[in-house]
Amino acid sequence: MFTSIVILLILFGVQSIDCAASNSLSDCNTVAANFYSTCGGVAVSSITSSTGTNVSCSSGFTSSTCPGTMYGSTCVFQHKLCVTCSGSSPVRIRVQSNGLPRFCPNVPATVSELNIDFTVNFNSDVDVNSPVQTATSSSALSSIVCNINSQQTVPSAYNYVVSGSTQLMAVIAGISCDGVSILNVNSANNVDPFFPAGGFSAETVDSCMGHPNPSSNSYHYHIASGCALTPPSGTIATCSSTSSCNSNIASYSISTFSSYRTKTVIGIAKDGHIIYGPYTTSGVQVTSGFDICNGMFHDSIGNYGYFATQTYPYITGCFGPGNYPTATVNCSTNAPSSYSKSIYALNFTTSANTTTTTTTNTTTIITTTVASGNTTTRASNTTTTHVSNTTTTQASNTTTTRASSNARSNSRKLSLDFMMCVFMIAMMLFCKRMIF
Ligand SMILES: *[C@@H]1O[C@H](CO)[C@@H](O)[C@H](O)[C@H]1NC(C)=O
Ligand SMILES: *[C@@H]1O[C@H](CO)[C@@H](O)[C@H](O)[C@H]1NC(C)=O
Ligand SMILES: *[C@@H]1O[C@H](CO)[C@@H](O)[C@H](O)[C@H]1NC(C)=O
Ligand SMILES: *[C@@H]1O[C@H](CO)[C@@H](O)[C@H](O)[C@H]1NC(C)=O
Ligand SMILES: *[C@@H]1O[C@H](CO)[C@@H](O)[C@H](O)[C@H]1NC(C)=O
Ligand SMILES: *[C@@H]1O[C@H](CO)[C@@H](O)[C@H](O)[C@H]1NC(C)=O
Ligand SMILES: *[C@@H]1O[C@H](CO)[C@@H](O)[C@H](O)[C@H]1NC(C)=O
Ligand SMILES: *[C@@H]1O[C@H](CO)[C@@H](O)[C@H](O)[C@H]1NC(C)=O
Ligand SMILES: CC(=O)N[C@H]1CO[C@H](CO)[C@@H](O)[C@@H]1O
Repeated sequence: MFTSIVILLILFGVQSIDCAASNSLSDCNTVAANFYSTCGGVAVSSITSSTGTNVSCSSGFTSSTCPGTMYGSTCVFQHKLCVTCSGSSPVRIRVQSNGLPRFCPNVPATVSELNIDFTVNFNSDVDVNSPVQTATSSSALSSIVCNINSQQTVPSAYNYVVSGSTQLMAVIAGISCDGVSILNVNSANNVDPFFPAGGFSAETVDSCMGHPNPSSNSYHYHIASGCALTPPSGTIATCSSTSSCNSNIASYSISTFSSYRTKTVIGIAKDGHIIYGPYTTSGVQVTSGFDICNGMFHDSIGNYGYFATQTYPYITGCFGPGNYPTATVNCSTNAPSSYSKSIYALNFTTSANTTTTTTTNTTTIITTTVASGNTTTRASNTTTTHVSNTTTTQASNTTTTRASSNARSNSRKLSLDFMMCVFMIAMMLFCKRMIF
């Protein structure tokens, strides 16, 4: 019977590898192609000394606020971005950016060129049953999500390496496809910058929903901006003088993606997971199905990414996967009322007991219980399966039946594998009988 358990494990293993995320070199290159790179697909030795594309702003900048060169009253700066992929098992993605957009920000303050350069494993496999971030109480949840420093570190398994300046990277959550940094969602007061709780005032941004950071002069986003995909030309307004932005920046953010009502790459998080716009492949706005980090399992093969939402934390609040508590954060008046698993996350959840009973006329009954909480860990090169209780009895019958209770998790696949397994055991036992 050890043989049959081994076969079971092998079959479970084979099926779990089918569920790995899309993290091949070609998958990575496909994602990298969504970035407005200026390097021709080859990583550069220094992004700041590379040649980018000119952005010419005829008003709004002075010689002290222009991140490039002033020609009369015109500020000319360069957008420099290079997103490249390399390696295999794991594939690595390198993000090099000077942080400058493809449009002219409306800035009351100095904007500087940055030196962002990091490399991380691309779209690592993750498991809904093993969240990276878990919080059950409001205070635990708030200390993770309402925390500008919570994305300072990336899970070590992803081998995140910084080659550019490290200082600013501490509060960067990811990079937008236009090279602009996506800062951790929180203001310096550890509250929602747009809908702050605790009596703090909202921060001001321009109509592309960006603003410079007073300490590093980095122009950055905290919320998804359609300007990353379609840069406006000329001088842009402030958010407060744009009525739809001023009345509700969160719904305005979503409205800027009206031409992208499908799953659209808008950036990459520092943990190597993809950031998508506010819509799913079927054109439905994401308003549920995400965890405390704003991450979602969004397809049947287990890909996990962050989605732009109309609710805090808007893009990403931590490096997930996170859990789905009933608690809410204390730092935003625009937090979701609940977190919930996507249909795909539900399918990957091993919360159920699967009981399978098979009777064949080879006189074997196998009952396998995969216990609650014990699961298949998916990783590109590793498969671990815990089968906690395996019992075997014998009987003599000529029918094959299958009963499964609470088998939400991959029951169809499991049962197919199981049938194959039983068939193989049957053959083995049959051969044994023939030989001995
Ligand atoms: C970009 O602007 C610089 C001046 O700042 C100019 O010398 C250069 O020719 C411009 N490049 C392009 C491609 O227009
Ligand atoms: C939210 O809760 C955290 C953790 O308990 C606390 O440190 C923080 O001050 C609270 N923030 C607000 C705005 O109440
Ligand atoms: C799974 O089995 C355990 C012990 O056999 C039981 O306590 C638990 O309620 C079962 N879970 C479900 C979802 O049926
Ligand atoms: C799952 O398996 C692990 C390791 O084998 C064990 O520590 C844990 O208690 C098990 N959980 C359940 C719910 O059986
Ligand atoms: C998975 O592969 C990577 C790179 O090949 C290796 O560093 C890592 O140790 C492997 N993990 C396991 C658990 O074998
Ligand atoms: C085989 O099992 C089925 C279902 O449990 C039962 O109805 C049938 O009578 C059994 N047949 C024999 C020969 O034991
Ligand atoms: C095995 O089962 C099949 C149909 O279920 C039956 O036709 C066959 O006679 C059985 N063989 C034995 C050895 O019982
Ligand atoms: C979830 O699993 C069930 C059973 O395997 C399958 O019928 C269903 O299509 C799956 N749903 C999704 C969204 O993958
Ligand atoms: C999850 C489960 O059913 N665990 C059981 C496995 O078998 C041992 C010993 O029979 C029980 O104590 C566990 O409850």
